[in-house]
Amino acid sequence: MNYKTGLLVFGVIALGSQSFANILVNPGFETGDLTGWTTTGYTATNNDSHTGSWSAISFGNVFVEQDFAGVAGSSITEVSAWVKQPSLTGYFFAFDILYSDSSFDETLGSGADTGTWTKFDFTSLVNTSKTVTGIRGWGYSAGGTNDITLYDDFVVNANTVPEPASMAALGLGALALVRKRRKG
Ligand SMILES: [Ca+2]
Repeated sequence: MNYKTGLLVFGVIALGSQSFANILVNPGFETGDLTGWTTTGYTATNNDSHTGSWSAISFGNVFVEQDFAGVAGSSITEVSAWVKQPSLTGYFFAFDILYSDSSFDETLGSGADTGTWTKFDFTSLVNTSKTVTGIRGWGYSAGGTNDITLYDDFVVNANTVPEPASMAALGLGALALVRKRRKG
């Protein structure tokens, strides 16, 4: 494959592909701390995890939150997290989708807790007409000190396919490279 053909193939692939990347930093707490997150009481623990070695743990009604550069709700293809509440007889926690207008949507996670890690999908909670700027998972307190809520492997997948303008710029750049190559 020559240089020009290579560029053409690259261009076609770029135009035809859609990238669904997790935009979160440190989504599974494998840094061993809460880098990228803000919290009112969560800490990282390596005593339990869904994947890797680490997860985030709380005792009671506190949250762990990650804020990020705004992405269109319509571009989000998945919001999810793995949750474990080993000390409760049923799941009970809250999860928020945060928006650029300072509003948020909240849902309660509930159901049978078998004492194992369970994936909760919050994708349908996203308001597709708003700009999403963060997510927030809450622990739970029923008045005791043993209400443990563990989180791991948060996902916010967004369709990061380039805007038409940047695709055009990419095309022009490729053309310029071809021309420069020919001159040389
Ligand atoms: Ca982990």
